[in-house]
Amino acid sequence: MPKTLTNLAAGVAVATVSAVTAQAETWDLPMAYSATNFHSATGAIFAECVTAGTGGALTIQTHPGGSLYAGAEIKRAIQTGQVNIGERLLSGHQNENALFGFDSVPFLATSFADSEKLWDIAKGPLSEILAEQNLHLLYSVPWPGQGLYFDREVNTLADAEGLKFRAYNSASARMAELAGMLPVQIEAAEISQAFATGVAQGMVSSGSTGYDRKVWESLSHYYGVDAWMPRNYMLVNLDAWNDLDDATKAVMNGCAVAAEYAGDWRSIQYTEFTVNELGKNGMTTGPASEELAAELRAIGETMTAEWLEAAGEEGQKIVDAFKAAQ
Ligand code: PCA
Repeated sequence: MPKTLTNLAAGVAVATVSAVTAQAETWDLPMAYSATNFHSATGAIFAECVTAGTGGALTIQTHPGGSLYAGAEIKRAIQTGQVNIGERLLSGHQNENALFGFDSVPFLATSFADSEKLWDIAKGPLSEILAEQNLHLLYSVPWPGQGLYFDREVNTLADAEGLKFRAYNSASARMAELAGMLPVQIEAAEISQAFATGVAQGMVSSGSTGYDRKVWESLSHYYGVDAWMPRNYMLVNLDAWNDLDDATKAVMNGCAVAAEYAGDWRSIQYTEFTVNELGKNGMTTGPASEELAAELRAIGETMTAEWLEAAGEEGQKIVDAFKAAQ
């Protein structure tokens, strides 16, 4: 994780000066995932860092678990200034711009090192698109690799045919369709109930979300697949950002660098811990069978071709640069 913390020191040093003159403000920060989730924990530390760094001139109040806005509504709420800041999974908005799904292209970046490499390449183009949508990007943290959850043993896709499969973005929904399952979009905050009532019978997600939502109460199998590593993004309304004084911006930037660094670490640490916890709570965990893995790779190729078609030249450039950096 080659990140620098020098901005943080600079930011905090400048901030103490400005805090006295700035007008005290509170920004509400909606987050879709539960308070105990590592992204939400990182967001909470970020909020405390900004609040402390500005001497309370800018207080950031977090609202985890979709309590202020559900995940799907958070981006629009920030863009339109209903809130000034929020955290959201951008691949959930791939229908607006295919590039938002760069982090959910199957089997492109499946390790933390590759996820970071891909992010370094995609960050510039993505920030430009966000700016056109009145959004300013502060930091981004990946989820652990995505595996398959089911309420039964699945050795080939035939075993999963017709199952209701919980989706959280276009890639997870498309994977379900191509695998012969029925995608249902459900926020993470609602999945425990969805699995308990049979509204969904499987999903693609990380060990982390399965652990957070105690899915062992309804599901029995987790297959490590490392399909992709989607990211959450801390976003600020661009007008609100532009209205901040330089010292406050410096604090925010410094806290963002620290948050991204800490969030990356949490994600790495959480990977093994959470999959172990699934096992301890009675789920069967392990790699997918060779046959299932091959079926998923074929689906991945179709999805990659579809994404490249939708993302055009910009998408191809990102993939080419990523492959050249391997
Ligand atoms: N958890 C989130 C997105 C990716 C992940 O691992 C979810 O299931 O909603």
